[in-house]
Amino acid sequence: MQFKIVADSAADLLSMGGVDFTSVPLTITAGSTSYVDDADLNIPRMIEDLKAYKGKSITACPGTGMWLDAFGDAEEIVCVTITSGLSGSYNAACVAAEEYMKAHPGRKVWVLDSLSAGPEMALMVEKIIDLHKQGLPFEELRAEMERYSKTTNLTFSLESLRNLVNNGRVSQATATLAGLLNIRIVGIASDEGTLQPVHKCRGEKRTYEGLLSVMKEHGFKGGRVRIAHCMNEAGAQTMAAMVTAQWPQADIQVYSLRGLCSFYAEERGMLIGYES
Ligand code: X90
Repeated sequence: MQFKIVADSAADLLSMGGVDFTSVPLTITAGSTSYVDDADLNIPRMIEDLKAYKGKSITACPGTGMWLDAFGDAEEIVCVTITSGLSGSYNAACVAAEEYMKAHPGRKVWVLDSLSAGPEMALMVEKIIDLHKQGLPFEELRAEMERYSKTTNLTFSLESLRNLVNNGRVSQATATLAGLLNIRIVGIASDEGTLQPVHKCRGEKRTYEGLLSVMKEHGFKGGRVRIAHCMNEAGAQTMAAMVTAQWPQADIQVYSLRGLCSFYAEERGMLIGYES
């Protein structure tokens, strides 16, 4: 029984130990240059290029064909996608799943809509691996993941909403009315899988305190925390130390965002996935 996990690159994961895992890249395009969000992407370089580029930059989700290629020849496949509230990735994966099951009767593909991005997706992938290693049959794993995915959360700080507004992922009206366009914000993934601003933040310290207060408010009790940042290792380590100070037993990992999340979070941006 060949089991496989496939996630789009909004999960910021390139490989996972001890399991068959494939990342399906989204793409960032600025003018005539395209950045495929795979292992070869040089993120600091992309961020530098984008700073210098004054035209419109856009992103695109993987098409059905890319999901199908990633399925390979596996018999049981679980996909995790970026929120269907902001991207077509979930839809493309669902179409691929239907086609794959039609072409290979008896095989199973389940697509989990994370209703989130980045490290919350990573928590889901980690949990799928745990459950698979425990030997859970496919249907039970699916039921358990439906439950688990309701217990994970995402909070983040973004340097601005510029790329989200320019790409139509957050409405211009919302951003301008709230005066959020050119200021760092702390926000959360809403239950519907859309971006919900929570605070405007000036200064690093206020930002980290804002993130911490969101975690507290949303019931973090010291489980897994995944902190992913765009070229902000020092800030992410400060954040990790603040979490440890409050919850010494927390299981924390810090790592870099890949291309898609870096594009939207911008330099210094930070995404935190946590259990509650
Ligand atoms: O299909 C596409 O082109 C991808 C569009 C993605 C748009 C949103 C990406 C967000 C990345 C920023 C903060 C997290 C917000 C999550 C809210 C659910 C990360």
